[in-house]
Amino acid sequence: MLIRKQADIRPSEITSEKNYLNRRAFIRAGALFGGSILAPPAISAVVPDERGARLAKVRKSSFSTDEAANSFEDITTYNNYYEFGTGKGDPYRNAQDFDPLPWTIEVEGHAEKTGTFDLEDFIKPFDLEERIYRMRCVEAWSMVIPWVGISLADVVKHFKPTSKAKYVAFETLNDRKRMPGVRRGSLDWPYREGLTIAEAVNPLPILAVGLYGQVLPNQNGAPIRLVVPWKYGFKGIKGIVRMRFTEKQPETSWNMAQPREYGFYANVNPNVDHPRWSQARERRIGAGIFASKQPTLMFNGYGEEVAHLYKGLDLRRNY
Ligand SMILES: Nc1nc2c(c(=O)[nH]1)N[C@H]1C(S)=C(S)[C@@H](COP(=O)(O)O)O[C@H]1N2
Ligand SMILES: [Mo]
Repeated sequence: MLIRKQADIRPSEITSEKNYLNRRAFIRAGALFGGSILAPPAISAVVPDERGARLAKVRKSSFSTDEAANSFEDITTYNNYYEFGTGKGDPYRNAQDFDPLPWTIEVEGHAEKTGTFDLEDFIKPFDLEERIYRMRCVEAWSMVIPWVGISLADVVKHFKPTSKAKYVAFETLNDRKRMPGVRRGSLDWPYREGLTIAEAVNPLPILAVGLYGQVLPNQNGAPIRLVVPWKYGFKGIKGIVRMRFTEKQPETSWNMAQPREYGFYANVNPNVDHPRWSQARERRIGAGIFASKQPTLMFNGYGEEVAHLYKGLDLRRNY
């Protein structure tokens, strides 16, 4: 039986009336020609292969802030994603044609479980949660973003890092053909980032697959990106294809590019200025041109959850 039953059709596919009508026509054609052209579809996907599709079974998280979230438009048109250009509007403009799926993630290094996983298989063991987080870029602007994702702590524990693993390193897709910014040498590709294991198993970080309840837009790092709300935005590596458990502190892209300006830790810290500007205050995107800047909070306001991770570390030297 090669013609799909209603139950075989993913909910995400049902949302698009145009596709639905096309499929009806296709099924009719298939029936006409003996039904042999339709491949059996995938069963209901956690991350649907359709732009803007709603994510199912998302539960709310007590870690969310009650500050007002930025608009979908702010969040999806003012971005940093150098693989798609260095201007704030470039990722929105240049990532439209990017087709993230199918996607695989390589898990390697000092862990009991390693291997290559299709995104669906990677995500499936974990619960989807909405986490509304304050985000702070090192460029002194901020947003509040309703992410949907899975707990990084759960992911790390699932792969069972060995006692040798002290860090977890991440890498972004490095594809000259699909990412126009990669063809220009603005950074040393692939984009890479890392956390200590202690940071990675803190309850706050997530691997996001969505925002505002829907599939993550390309410019925000589809299909999967890191979100670490107490660190400057550049830690939040997008389009992740590799996760490696390491003994040594991994290289990170902005530290490689400008070691005097960007360290490994990248904790939001109003008391340590960037060499070229102050970090004491921030501009909330969307607040309007007459809004005054607001003070930046230590650890972006998440100190209660994370300050203990840095006890005894000189935060002026380990910036
Ligand atoms: N692969 C990759 N990830 C990246 C970047 C990038 O250039 N490439 N920019 C970082 C920076 S500087 C910021 S502030 C955040 C912005 O994420 P957002 O636009 O989705 O809010 O993505 C981070 N992740
Ligand atoms: Mo940033």
